[in-house]
Parts: sequence; C-alpha cells; structure tokens
Amino acid sequence: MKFSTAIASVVFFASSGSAHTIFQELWVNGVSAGHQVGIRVPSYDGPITDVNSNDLICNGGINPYVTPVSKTVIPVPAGAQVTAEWHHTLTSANTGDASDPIDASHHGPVIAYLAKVPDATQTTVTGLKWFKIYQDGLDSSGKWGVDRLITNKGKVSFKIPSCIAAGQYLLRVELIALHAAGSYPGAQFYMECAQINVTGGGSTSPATVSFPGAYKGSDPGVTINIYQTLSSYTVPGPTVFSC
Ligand SMILES: *[C@@H]1O[C@H](CO)[C@@H](O)[C@H](O)[C@H]1NC(C)=O
Ligand SMILES: [Cu+2]
Repeated sequence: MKFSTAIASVVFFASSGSAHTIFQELWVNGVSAGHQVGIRVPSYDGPITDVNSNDLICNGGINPYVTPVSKTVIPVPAGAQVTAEWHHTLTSANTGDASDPIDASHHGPVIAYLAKVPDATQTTVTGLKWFKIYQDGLDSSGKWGVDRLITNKGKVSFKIPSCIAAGQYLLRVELIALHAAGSYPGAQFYMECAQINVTGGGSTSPATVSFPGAYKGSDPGVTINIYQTLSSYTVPGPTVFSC
C-alpha cells in the first residue's frame, strides 16, 4: 500500500511538472479591472519553493515580470468583494487547456494577504507588513481550496475588510500546491500581487507578519504528505484578520 502510494505520487509529480498557474485578473464587486491590469504578473508560471526567498513576496525574481509592469492602481471600496482569477498561463483561459486554471493534482490552500504601502506601484516589496484576509484549506469532505478554485474556473472570491484604513495596498493572493510536499523543499508556492487603493474604510490596524518569515519549511501546512487520510490541515501563516 505504501509502495503504490509512493509510485502514485511520483507519477503525479512527473505528469504535472509544468502545469502551474498565475493570478492575472482582479474583479471588484463583480467588475473586472482587466486582464493583467493592476497586477504584477510574471511571464512564466513556475512556483517558488524556497520559503526564505524574497521571491515569495510578490514573485518576479526567478519568474521575471511581464514589462512594463502595470501602473494601474485598482480602486476598491473597503468591504468590497474581490475575485482573484487564476489561469495555467497568461494565454490559457478558454482554450480547452486541460490544466487550466491549474492541474488537478495541485491540491492545497488558497490564501490572501494585504500590506499597506505608500504607493502601490512602488518597486520595493521587502520589509512590508502583511495581514491575512482570507484562507481556504481542507474541508471535512476532503476538498481543498484549489479544488474549489478549479470548480470555479480559476476564480476565488473574498472580502476586503471594511474597517481597515483607506489608502494603497498590495493584495498578495497565494495558492500552495502540496502534491510534492512530502519533504522540504517540495510545496509549490504561487503568488502575485495586485495594486489596490482602498477607499472608505476605518482605522483598525491589524497585527502583521513579514514575507519572507511568515512560513517555515517545517510548518505542518508546508511539509505534508497529502496522499493519506487527513482529518485536518493547518494553513500556513497567521490567523485571518477580521473586523
Ligand atoms: C485613492 O483614493 C483616494 C480617494 O478616492 C484618491 O483621493 C486617491 O487619489 C486614490 N489614489 C490612487 C493612487 O488611485
Ligand atoms: Cu505546477
């Protein structure tokens, strides 16, 4: 049994080696800001696997950004529902690509963070203070956040907290694929940062974490064998902020 499970995971890994994904479009209260608009999108869809790399912040290192990087800052009313749309590559939407929005082997959580910035188009992303606003891990029926994202054709929706301060933020939406996460490095981190301007809002300052720093290779949600019956899953990072 153990032997065949190991073989199965090797086959999964081999068959999905390049079936990755990119967050490439943001919707605000059901209205798209445009494809690749207001998001720092890389041209290549490969994962980050080093949790201590600066590439884990907003990608764009080993997977260089499409240039010029969008200068758009997307207006988002505090409390709005936003939808992050992911696809296998920048050109795979609606093509019949069997690995769009991501290969079905890539089970794992979907997570979103915000960091307040002076200017959402600023190049510097190190040293920012991030707070988690959404996570979807493993539910009691054994379905993962990524499974739901695939069912929703690459879309994941969540709310921008209504009580945070108005101003510019980077919205880091992340997907972690755990199909090869039995040892570290193995988990595949996919993330892009959208540039948003929150309007309205309040004056609450959430507790924050740093990237890199928020995740460790030894986190139970980072190094995990998902080819076993799991009664629960601990999504990496802090708890989700709520007003
Ligand atoms: C953000 O929104 C405020 C309030 O509407 C506006 O004054 C400001 O110019 C906006 N900033 C950007 C970068 O869009
Ligand atoms: Cu992949």
